[in-house]
Amino acid sequence: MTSKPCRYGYATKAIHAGEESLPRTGPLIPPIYQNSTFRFASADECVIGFTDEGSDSVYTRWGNPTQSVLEAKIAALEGSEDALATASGMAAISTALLTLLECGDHIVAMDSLYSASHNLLNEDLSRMGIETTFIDGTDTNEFEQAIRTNTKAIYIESPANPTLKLVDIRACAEIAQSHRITTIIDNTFASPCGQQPIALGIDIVLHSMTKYLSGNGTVIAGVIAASAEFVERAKTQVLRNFGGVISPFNAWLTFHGIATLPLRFARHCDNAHQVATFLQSHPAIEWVGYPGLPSHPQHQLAKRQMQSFGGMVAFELKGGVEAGRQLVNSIRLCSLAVSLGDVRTLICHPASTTHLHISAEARRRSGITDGLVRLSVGLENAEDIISDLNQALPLTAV
Ligand code: LCS
Repeated sequence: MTSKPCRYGYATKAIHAGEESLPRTGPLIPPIYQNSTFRFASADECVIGFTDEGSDSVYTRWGNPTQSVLEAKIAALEGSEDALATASGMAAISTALLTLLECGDHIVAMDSLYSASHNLLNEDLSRMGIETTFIDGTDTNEFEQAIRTNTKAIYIESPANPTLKLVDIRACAEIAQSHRITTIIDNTFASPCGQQPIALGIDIVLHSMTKYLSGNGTVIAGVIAASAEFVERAKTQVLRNFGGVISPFNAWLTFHGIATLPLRFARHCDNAHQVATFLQSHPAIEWVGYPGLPSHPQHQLAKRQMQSFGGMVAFELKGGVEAGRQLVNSIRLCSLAVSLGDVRTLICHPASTTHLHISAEARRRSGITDGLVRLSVGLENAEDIISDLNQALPLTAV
């Protein structure tokens, strides 16, 4: 569903956008269409169903009215012409890339990416004849240097998972435009509240809606926000045939999650700032990465391109793998869990858990050092999160 320009403020849009097409009389909350197929009264009606106008009321793999209201809300929040909801963040990423790329194409990507996105580019797309050059990306000149005659796209995460590195989004978009290359950003860490990349010149914005957008740890979902033309191609040429569609129930839960996103995100940011400031002063910690801290090497860039700095904090423990293991074994309030953007504070130490069986060298290449800990700061009282970390961290440097 294509979005119309909306004059309201952000919190108002988060609550009301997407509902413009609903009747004024009837249920206050858009109903959930928990059905796989739709019936028609006549052959002529059925024909209309197979046009653009009626395509969310034919068969749920083609679309569904619950999905449409969610997509219109996302488009309003990202400032894109249209949006396409998907079954997961990875379904959004793979759908966007498969819409854009074909055998023989080349892509330039950051090396600090969510691990499955890195694997998709490095293993699956490379198997299909699509080659990726990975670069650090913090120096924008690297993008220019990596571009070849067959480069079709630049793919970035900013802030990146798990390092919280940033890319100068506007500069990257300008380089891409001068080479007629499409830019794609995974905006999951910032959420549309923290950063709106389309206004900075990016073509395609992706989210794992599993995280801040749904917000309650109840959903796996993703979304592509882009031009109406790209969304139409992604939907009709890839999503319908590859089948990674969102379920109506997950679309409905996400729609409700977004209504509180501005409130939740403000609290995530505020709590994360307090937690990062505490961690920075702790003797067991080597460095803290939070774009909102003046000590973040790209803090000035963060202030230029982000409205707020998010709830994700990375830090390096002085004691390496063993110190990380002890920390995650000692927390009481925080939860040892992957994922992020939940109301609960989640902690993860990749070197002793998710990345235990990956060589230290391969870990280091993707920015995962031995003592790296990632915190998704939740909505509890900041002093309680700090007090839990304080009791779990060693008293002095290891
Ligand atoms: N993009 C980013 C930046 C992510 O962090 C994730 C998942 C995805 C895409 C994929 O989204 P999904 O398909 O799971 O909805 N990140 C995870 C993480 O850091 N730990 O567990 C999952």
